[in-house]
Amino acid sequence: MSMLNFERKYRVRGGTLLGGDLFDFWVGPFWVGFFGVTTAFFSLVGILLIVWGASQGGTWNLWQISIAPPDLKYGLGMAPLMEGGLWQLITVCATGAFISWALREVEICRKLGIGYHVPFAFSVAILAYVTLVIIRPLLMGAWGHGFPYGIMSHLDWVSNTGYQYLHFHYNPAHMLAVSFFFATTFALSLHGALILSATNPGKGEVVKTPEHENTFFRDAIGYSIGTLGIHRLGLFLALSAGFWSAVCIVISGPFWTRGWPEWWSWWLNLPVWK
Ligand code: 07D
Ligand code: 07D
Ligand code: U10
Repeated sequence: MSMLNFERKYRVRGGTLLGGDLFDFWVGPFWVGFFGVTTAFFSLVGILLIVWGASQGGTWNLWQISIAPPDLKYGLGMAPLMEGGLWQLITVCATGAFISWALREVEICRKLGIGYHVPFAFSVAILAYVTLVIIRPLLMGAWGHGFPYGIMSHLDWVSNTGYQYLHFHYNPAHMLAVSFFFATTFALSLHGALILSATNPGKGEVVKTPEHENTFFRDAIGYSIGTLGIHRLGLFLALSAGFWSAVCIVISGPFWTRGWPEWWSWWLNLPVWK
C-alpha cells in the first residue's frame, strides 16, 4: 500500500484519550489532538519566557543565554521572578510540554493500533529530566539544585556537580549508564551495518534475506539474536542507559554526600579481609 493510500485509510476518527473529536484533525502532516494543543501551549509559553528572560540577561549570544534556578536560600518555595522564579515557571512549561508530547504519542499509537513502545521510551528521557530538575531538588530541599537553562551554563553545572563528588566516574550507577550508552551505539552500528550489507547490494546483485543476516553472526560469533531480537535488545540497552543515568544523579546528594571514590571502601571493609 502506498503512503498516500495508507494515510487515507488510517486518517479516521478515534483513539483519543481526552477531547473526543474536538481536536481530532490534521494540520499538514501533523495530527493535532488535545495533547497537541497542550504541547503547543506549554512550548509557546516556555519559549516566550526564555526569550523574555534572555532580554533581561544582558546578552543575545545564543551560547551564553542562561536562565538560572533560584538561590538555595529559597529552598522549596517560589522565588521572585528575576531570581529563579522564571526558571521555576519554565520548568513547569517544559515538564508540561514533554508529558503532553508523550500522551500525544500514546493517542497516535491508539489510532494506529500499535504498541506503546515509543511513548514508553520517551517517558524514560522525561524521567531523567524530571529527576534532574524536580525529584533530586525535592529530595535535597531546594530548587537551586536544578540545572540552569543555557547551552554553556548547563555544561558548567554538570562539571561542577561532578567535581562536588570528587570523581564522578567512580559513581557505580554512572558506570552502568555510560556502559549502556556505549553498548547502544555499538548495537546500532552493528544493526545498521548488517541491514545495509544485506538489503542494499551493489548493482546487479540480489537483495539478501534474514537467513544471510543470521548466518553472518552465527559464522562470526556463534550466535544470532534474530531480526526481532536485535530491536528488543536495542530498546533495552537505550532505556537502561537513560534509567541508570537517572539513578546515578538521584543517588548523588540525597543518598551519598561524600566523594564517589570513597564509596568503594565497602569493598575493603568486607569481613573477608578482617
Ligand atoms: C540529536 C535530538 C535533537 C535535539 C537537540 C537539542 C534545545 C536547547 C535551549 C537556548 C541528542 C535541542 C536543544 C532545544 C536550546 C536554549 C535555552 C538529541 C538529539 C539538537 N541538554 N549536554 C547538549 C539539552 C542535560 C550535556 C546539546 C536538553 C543534563 C553535555 C544541546 C536537556 C546533562 C553536552 C543539549 C539537556 C547534560 C550536552 C546537544 C534537557 C546530562 C554536550 C544535545 C531538557 C544529561 C552537548 C553545548 C543532543 C553540547 C549537549 C540539550 C540536559 C549534559 C544543547 C534539551 C543537565 C555534557 N545538550 N545535558 O544532541 O554540545 O542530544 O553542549 O534535559 O557536550 Mg545537554
Ligand atoms: C536528561 C535529556 C532529556 C530530554 C528530554 C527532551 C526538547 C525539545 C525540540 C529539537 C538523560 C528534550 C526535548 C527540549 C527539542 C526540537 C524541535 C537525558 C536527558 C526530556 N559522563 N555526569 C551523565 C558520561 C563525567 C555528571 C549521563 C560519559 C565527568 C553529572 C551519562 C563521560 C563528570 C551527570 C553520562 C562522563 C560527570 C552526568 C548523561 C566520559 C563531570 C548527570 C546522559 C566519557 C566532571 C547526568 C540524569 C543522560 C545524568 C550524567 C556520561 C563524564 C558528571 C551516563 C560518557 C567525570 C553531574 N553522564 N560526567 O542522563 O545522569 O541523559 O543525568 O567522561 O547529571 Mg557524566
Ligand atoms: C525511525 C524508525 C523507522 C523509520 C523512521 C524513524 C526511528 C523502522 C519507517 C524516525 C527517524 C527519523 C526521521 C530520523 C531522524 C530523527 C532524529 C535524528 C531524531 C531527532 C529529531 C529531530 C531533531 C526533529 C524534531 C522535530 C520535531 C519535534 C517537530 C517539531 C514540530 C512542531 C514545531 C509542531 C509540533 C506539533 C504539535 C505540537 C501538535 C500539533 C500542533 C500544530 C500542528 C501546531 C498548530 C497548533 C494548533 C492547531 C493548536 C492551537 C495552539 C494553541 C491553542 C496554543 C496557543 C497558545 C498561546 C499562548 C497563543 O525506526 O523505521 O522509518 O522514520
